[in-house]
Amino acid sequence: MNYSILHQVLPKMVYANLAPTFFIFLMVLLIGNVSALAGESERPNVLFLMADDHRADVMGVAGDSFAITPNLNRLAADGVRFTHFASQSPVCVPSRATIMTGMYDLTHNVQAFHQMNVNTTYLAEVFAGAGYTTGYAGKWHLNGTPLFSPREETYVPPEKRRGFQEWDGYDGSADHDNPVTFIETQDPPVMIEVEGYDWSPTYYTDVFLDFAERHASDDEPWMYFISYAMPHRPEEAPENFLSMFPPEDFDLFAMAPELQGNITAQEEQLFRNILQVYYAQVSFIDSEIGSVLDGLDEMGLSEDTLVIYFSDHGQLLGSHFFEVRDMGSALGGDDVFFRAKSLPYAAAFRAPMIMNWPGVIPTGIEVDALMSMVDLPTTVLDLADLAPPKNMQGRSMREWCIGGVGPNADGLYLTLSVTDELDWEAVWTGNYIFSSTDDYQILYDHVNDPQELVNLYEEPTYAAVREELQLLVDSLAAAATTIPESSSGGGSCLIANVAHGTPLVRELPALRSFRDDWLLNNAVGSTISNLYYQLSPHTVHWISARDDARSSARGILWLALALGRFWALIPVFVAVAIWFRMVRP
Ligand SMILES: [Ca+2]
Repeated sequence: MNYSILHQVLPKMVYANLAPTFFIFLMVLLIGNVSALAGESERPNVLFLMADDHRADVMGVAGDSFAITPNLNRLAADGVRFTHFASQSPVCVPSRATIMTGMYDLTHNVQAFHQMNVNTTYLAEVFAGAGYTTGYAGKWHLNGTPLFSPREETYVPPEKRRGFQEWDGYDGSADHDNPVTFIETQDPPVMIEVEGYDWSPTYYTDVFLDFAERHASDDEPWMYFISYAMPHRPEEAPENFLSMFPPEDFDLFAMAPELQGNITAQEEQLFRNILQVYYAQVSFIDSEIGSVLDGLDEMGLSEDTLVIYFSDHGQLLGSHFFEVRDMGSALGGDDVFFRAKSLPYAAAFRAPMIMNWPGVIPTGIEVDALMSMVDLPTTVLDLADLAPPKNMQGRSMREWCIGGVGPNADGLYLTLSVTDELDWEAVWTGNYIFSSTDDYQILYDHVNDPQELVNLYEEPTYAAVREELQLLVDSLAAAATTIPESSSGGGSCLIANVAHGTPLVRELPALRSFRDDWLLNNAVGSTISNLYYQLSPHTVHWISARDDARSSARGILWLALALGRFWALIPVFVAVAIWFRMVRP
């Protein structure tokens, strides 16, 4: 063999093959990328549509022949509706904190008008971390803005948005007919009235549609959360929706039989007017949902988008009216008695839950398995094929959504610990609602008495049922108040509980020791609480930027502060001051 010929030929062969080899290499890369893109595109866009105080049964699809909700009916007919969905704690702030953290009320302990400062992994952070573009529009109500604050003070700074990247939200309650937004390019941000919109819901629908349009051809999916502030007070709705519901048409005493013969003509008129506004607001939100769905259709996004419609909780609308009125100031002024929530009654804790994702969620499924707000983040993350973080305590109801058989529960643990007058825990089994706390000894049979007119708590024949339900409450509470395993959440949950210092109907085990101690509900407790909030903008800022070890060290400091005696406070305050000087950016 002539090696010199081979020596000359071999490089030529290599060069000759170089181009096709490079071509094949490019093709392999391309195919790899295409399949990776195809894999990514299987993850849906996720759209949360949350109403405010929409109770479960005021929808055509839920059997209310008076409600006009064609778009919600369509959404349900094309997807899955959970008929036994409950807010874990039926008032705005704790319920919203549960959506964002996937944690029980007693674990995150973000009560009414608290700031959500739990150091944990939030829902939108999971989506953002997985490459989703995230956005939020509307009412937030998790930044601790006091009730009736001027709207200028409802600005939510970026570090408090918990994973939401694009933002057109505000804290606190809404002026439905006066939409505002904040110009963030100015420092400090300036609030302006939105031009061209008469109503906030319409504005937030368009904010979302603009977002969807801008991101329609992105490679990565998006997650968006519209938080409509209706059918909440104030008593405002567009005229064309009000005119659909003449006040005199409502069968008031069928809705709230207790009222018959027990209220004045003036009160009756007030209630009829409130019902008119409530139903008009529901229909208004329904029409906004219609605009959202039509917009998704027009952009060709419907097939790729998981849509979730729900409400933070319901509203009593006359149910248990006299009890509510007796509670008086605990719930607000006279005008809110008819629109109350916060209580362990079905009208307050039950809410709509509809999910729709063409091609994945089959059409027209109704699921009567018990589902709690705690289960919502876990379920949605599972549908989007994302692992829930360890702090999330709920179950995934994914199997139910895709037409299979998913988990059920013997009961759902419901609780609230807003004030001394408003702290309770209850269990809802679907058949019964039961509570045996200081202020609420109730047992209602929802099968035979869905309007909760006959309290069976004292009935001797129900002793065994009561006993069984109390055992269920205890076991569910034990699970609900177990601090979730988390890289950084646990210590901070304790801190949130300590700092808020609210009466806890059932303390976290680690806090039990000072439940009866001097710390909570006294001057020292509120001083600590105030100090915590003075410092919290900084703490939140640096926690998010630093590692878990420092966060845990801070947790230990705060716990020491909380558990210490008075003499121990002074060195701890000094240590905290030094600590913040050292670590603040
Ligand atoms: Ca609400």
